Amino acid sequence: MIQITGIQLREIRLPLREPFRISSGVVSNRRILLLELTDVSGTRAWSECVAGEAPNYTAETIDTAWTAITQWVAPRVLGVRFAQPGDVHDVLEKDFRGHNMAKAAVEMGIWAIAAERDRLSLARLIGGTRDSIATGISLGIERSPEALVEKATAAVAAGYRKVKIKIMPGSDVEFVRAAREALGAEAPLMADANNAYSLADLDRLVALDSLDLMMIEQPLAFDDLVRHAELQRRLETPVCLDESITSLDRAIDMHTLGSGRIINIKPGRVGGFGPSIAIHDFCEQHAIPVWCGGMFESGIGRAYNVALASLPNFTKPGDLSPSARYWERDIVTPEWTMDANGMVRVPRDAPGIGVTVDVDRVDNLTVRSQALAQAA
Ligand code: OSB
Ligand code: MG
Repeated sequence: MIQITGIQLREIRLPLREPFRISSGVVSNRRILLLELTDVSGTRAWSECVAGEAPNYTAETIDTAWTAITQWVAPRVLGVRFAQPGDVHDVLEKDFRGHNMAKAAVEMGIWAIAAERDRLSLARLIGGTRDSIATGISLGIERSPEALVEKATAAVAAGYRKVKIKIMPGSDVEFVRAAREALGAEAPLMADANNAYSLADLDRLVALDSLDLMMIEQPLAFDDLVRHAELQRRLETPVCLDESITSLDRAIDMHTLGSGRIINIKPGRVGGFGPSIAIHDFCEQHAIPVWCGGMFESGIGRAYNVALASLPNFTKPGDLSPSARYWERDIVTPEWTMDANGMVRVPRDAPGIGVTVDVDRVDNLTVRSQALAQAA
């Protein structure tokens, strides 16, 4: 039985070491929403809401998530008894549309509370089997193909097992081809368009098809499945969906319609661990590979992604770069690291999220906070 008695929200500011450009916007100073949950037994756990600064990825932002958590999510869980964390998602979905990242932050925190209480790692709690995860890097849109080649070459030398290149019309075929030529035929390359194309751009997408990419991620609109199915019929390269997969039903629809052949699972985007595990299981049954995406999380959000990616059907490298790639200093100890073979270790034997939050540092970085408690 789990009963949450308090949720503390905080916003911290954490500057990225370098600005990151995707087709739909640029981010340089992250505003990160952290939660600390407390349960009736006194168990505590930290979680992270991955909503960004602007509504350019999904409709959510840190500000909408703050409102959603305080007004609608927290009141549905505070003081309520849950037999297990897998029961939380349904309660948050009933007559409550959208706000998946806000819901996920609370739902995932409850999984961590259960793990802490049972002195089990999150990875073991959910049935994860891997002790390390192959890591990919996500490279932003660069000024020139040469600048991209420099970054991609360094990434492969550092051991990364997958290099994802952000693309948009005008920064696409020439850039990806330069990387392919510099890194060779065997290099594990992929592209991510974050919705920058339409079917009118078919020629450009077909040109990418000849560059032997592992996959092309979310080329078309954020909520589309029908046009992606049309596109997938014209491409040999697997389409991987990110933004379009917001629930188990959308994953099933992708399979039914043929809109893609791979899914990037981000637990925040689908509403938490419950739906992430359900999508993982459906994909496993239908031979659809999945991998874990990233949202420039701090080391807290990263802990959840690493645990999730330890499930057996996470067979492609995840966007799980080490802390030092994003931050001068992370807010957890130990920081997340990657070995020379591009593997990140799963803390399978540490209870809860497996890293310790540097609370003094979080206090120093906090720009606003709000404490919510179960009604007396
Ligand atoms: O599309 O996968 C994406 C970051 C923010 C929003 C969307 C995306 C991304 C990334 C970053 O690709 C991956 C990472 O955290 O390293
Ligand atoms: Mg993506």
